Amino acid sequence: MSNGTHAELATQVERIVASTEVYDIHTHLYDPAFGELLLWGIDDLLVYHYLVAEAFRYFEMPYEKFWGLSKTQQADLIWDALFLKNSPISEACRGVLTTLNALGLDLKRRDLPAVRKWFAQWKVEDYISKCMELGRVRRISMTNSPFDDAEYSVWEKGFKRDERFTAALRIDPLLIAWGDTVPILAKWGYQVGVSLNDKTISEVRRFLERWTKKIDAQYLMVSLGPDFDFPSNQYSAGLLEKGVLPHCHDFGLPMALMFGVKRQVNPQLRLAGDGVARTKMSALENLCARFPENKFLVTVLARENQHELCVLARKFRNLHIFGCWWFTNIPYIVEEMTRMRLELVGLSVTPQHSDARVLDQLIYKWQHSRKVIARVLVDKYADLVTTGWQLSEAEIKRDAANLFGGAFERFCGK
Ligand code: FIX
Ligand code: ZN
Repeated sequence: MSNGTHAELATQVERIVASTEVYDIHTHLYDPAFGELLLWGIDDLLVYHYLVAEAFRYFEMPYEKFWGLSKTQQADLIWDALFLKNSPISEACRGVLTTLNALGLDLKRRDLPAVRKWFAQWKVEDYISKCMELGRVRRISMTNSPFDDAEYSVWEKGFKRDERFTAALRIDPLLIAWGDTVPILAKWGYQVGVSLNDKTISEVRRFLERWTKKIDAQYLMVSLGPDFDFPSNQYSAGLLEKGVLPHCHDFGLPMALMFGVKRQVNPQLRLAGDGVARTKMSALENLCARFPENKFLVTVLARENQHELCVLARKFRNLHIFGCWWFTNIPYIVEEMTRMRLELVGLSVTPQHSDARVLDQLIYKWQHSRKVIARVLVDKYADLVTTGWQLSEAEIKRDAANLFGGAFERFCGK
């Protein structure tokens, strides 16, 4: 067993990483039963909020004027500003081109109407398979909120599940807007009040139980702002402590925590208006220590928090790090974070999730991330080989399978 030259090792690792099927553990994609909630195609790719944010750096028009346009008109303006009038070098712009190229479209012509014609020939069912095949994606985790009216009605109606799509119960309104959520729960027949007394907590648990079973949730999830603290007298902390974490414990489900988003820094940008802020990691430390029997899936938005997160994962086996979330999902930082995680924590991490909001994004988000992850793995293996340690093809395949969903499934006890 020999790994040959560095170049041979690199070719071997790149081939294995490129072909290992991935479980995409956090996306905003939907089972086809949700109809138009599942976004796909060139116009949805171009009006992706990452591109809206970048395009507004060129637009002089009032924000409201842009939002008053049709999706196609918005996409035309974004294509013009970011792809024709300027070179599309940002990660989000490059992503569109990587996707179109992988689909076999001729980019030299820069012919958006022709690209639209190409997409118009597809049926969504076939296109889901196409994107999963090109992205080497074996399973997609949705983000499912009962507080989303469009989603709520589809779940209430019931439908035959597409097994490629798993569900995750997203409960941001419950934890970060409790005051506004109480009347909604009351409307649904739960006897809750603002104060977190036993009756309210047991009703919250009844709500969580109903939806966990209804959607067969694989985990529960919330994103938390920079001011979140634990323990504290915040409703989010109280609801986590008394209701959500005991529920997760009883159902054997992890709680996914996404730290460090500052919502609506610029509301006129709508979905593109969210920002980032450093997080007090002691809150996570306290949660892991206070609930040793609970499992925590964690990703953090601020680059500055990544090292502390890795150290916490060394202290708490009930903490599983996942993904380079959102503003950290650029090659420069993905490489830094992946190196740091492999060197400090080892292979018991899930280095990436796509956070895809548009189906086609599965293609570029995984192609781009696989390249970076393979590069880091080659360096780490090469360091081992210089010591005389040898790695078999099967071992490299095992490690890749772990990083692309295996470690996550093991952590979840699946
Ligand atoms: O909270 C989240 O799940 C975030 O991923 C989204 O809110 C965000 O808009 C996004 O798409 C990030 O990639
Ligand atoms: Zn997300």
